[in-house]
Amino acid sequence: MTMVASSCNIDEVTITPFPEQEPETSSIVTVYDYTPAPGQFIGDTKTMGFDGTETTREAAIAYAQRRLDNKQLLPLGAFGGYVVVGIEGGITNREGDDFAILGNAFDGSSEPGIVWVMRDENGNAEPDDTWYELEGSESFSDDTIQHYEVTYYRPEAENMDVEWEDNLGGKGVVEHLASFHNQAYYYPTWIAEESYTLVGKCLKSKSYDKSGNGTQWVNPAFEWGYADNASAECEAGENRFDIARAVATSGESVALESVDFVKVQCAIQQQCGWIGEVSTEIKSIIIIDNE
Ligand SMILES: [Ca+2]
Ligand SMILES: [Ca+2]
Ligand SMILES: [Ca+2]
Repeated sequence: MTMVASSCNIDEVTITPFPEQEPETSSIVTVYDYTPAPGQFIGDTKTMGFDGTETTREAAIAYAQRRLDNKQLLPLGAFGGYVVVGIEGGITNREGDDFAILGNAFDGSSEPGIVWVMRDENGNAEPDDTWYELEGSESFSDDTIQHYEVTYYRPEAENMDVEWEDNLGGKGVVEHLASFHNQAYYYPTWIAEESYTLVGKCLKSKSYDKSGNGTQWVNPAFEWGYADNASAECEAGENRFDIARAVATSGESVALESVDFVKVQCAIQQQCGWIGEVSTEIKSIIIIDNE
């Protein structure tokens, strides 16, 4: 807009305020929850846009909203970390693919996230209904752990690995890699509890060290159906999803006319030496309009 000024009389000066800046991207995506697992990017103020004030759940959600609004990477940390978004007006299940998720996968760097969808069945505008998995190539593989729970423990001091235990008697750590990401804690600063448990479906890691001496880790793609996954159908970092692929835990297909909420959850538990843990990252969720 313009400022209009009369030359002769100050009383006639009219100043039109600048209009509100248009948001850079679609504002139809609203973050409802952001609960990453611990990870090298969690709390990283240098490369991941945290500013150190994320000490409440609300502040963490605001951070996640800002990242997705600006199409910047939002890290989900190690296994089980997730983000839940609501889609204004919902996403209609049209013929073929309905939405896409932009990540940063490329050949040899796939960090698959499982995509879950929900309808606001009780109409309260909250994601408190039933999550359905969008089927991927590994959904019902014998190698997939259908119900995996991992409890992460807050480190006792700064610059320590984050220890975890799972529901199958396993344990491990999310390594603190100080030479790459030197924030004091990889455990989310806004989680007040001394531990927290993330639950989901776990895919068998394909990661391996091609060099044999720890210098070249490769994270191969899974065949289809995941976010942040450089599969054949992934184009320019975008993976496409069809609501018609919704399945119940039994594996039976579920017919959904539309969905209101989408959850993306890191599906791998794997440390890869100096490149750190496998961690799904996403930049945005895009509705595909086929009309
Ligand atoms: Ca569809
Ligand atoms: Ca990635
Ligand atoms: Ca609801």
